[in-house]
Amino acid sequence: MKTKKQRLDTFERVDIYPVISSEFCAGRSPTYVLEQIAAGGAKIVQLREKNMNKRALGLLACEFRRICDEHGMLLIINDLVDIALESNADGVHLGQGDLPLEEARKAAPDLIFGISTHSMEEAMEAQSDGADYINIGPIFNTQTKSLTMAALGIEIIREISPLLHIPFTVMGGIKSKHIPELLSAGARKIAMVTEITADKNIAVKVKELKSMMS
Ligand code: TZP
Ligand code: MG
Repeated sequence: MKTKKQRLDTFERVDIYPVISSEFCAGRSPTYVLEQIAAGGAKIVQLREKNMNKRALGLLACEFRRICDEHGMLLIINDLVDIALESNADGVHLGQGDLPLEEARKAAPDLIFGISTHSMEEAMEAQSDGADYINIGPIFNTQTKSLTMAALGIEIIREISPLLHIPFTVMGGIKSKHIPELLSAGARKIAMVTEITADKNIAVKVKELKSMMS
């Protein structure tokens, strides 16, 4: 098993952060999509399934673990600490309404914990609560998640990033054309669902995105 330090060291080197949900894989299996993402050279993946029963999700997470291990990739599970522990994942991504960080950490002290944030206040709170990384989003409008708030826009990255001493990802409606402006606003880790998982040639897409960021 990896130590938390090893996990965080790999996380530091992450550039693109693909998030897989089976409903956004254009009819292909999530394991096929992960194989393609791995072939493209991604160093991390998040498994985000909102409508799968726990048994199926546990099995899928174990399959993801096997593929991630073959490619030296980190595996992050959305929401569920129990599934992350059961599948030996590297971390958990928690939303504002999920298990509080303090409790999650007690259950899984060696895992990386990321927190979704949608404002300066939430970002500062997650950082002071001890998150290992935060996500800032939605940067742009997206159809992938039913949003209860307006898109934050790119300026929020310029406002929040100087106050962070932990890594951060950005997410929400991000397409390859946005990468240059996100980089110039200070983003270095870019999370995407459909731009990657709904693409026809995922491995090529991942390579293209990575080369835009290097
Ligand atoms: N949280 C904020 S936006 C989002 C989530 C899970 C979905 C982003 O999906 P896409 O397809 O990259 O716009
Ligand atoms: Mg969540």
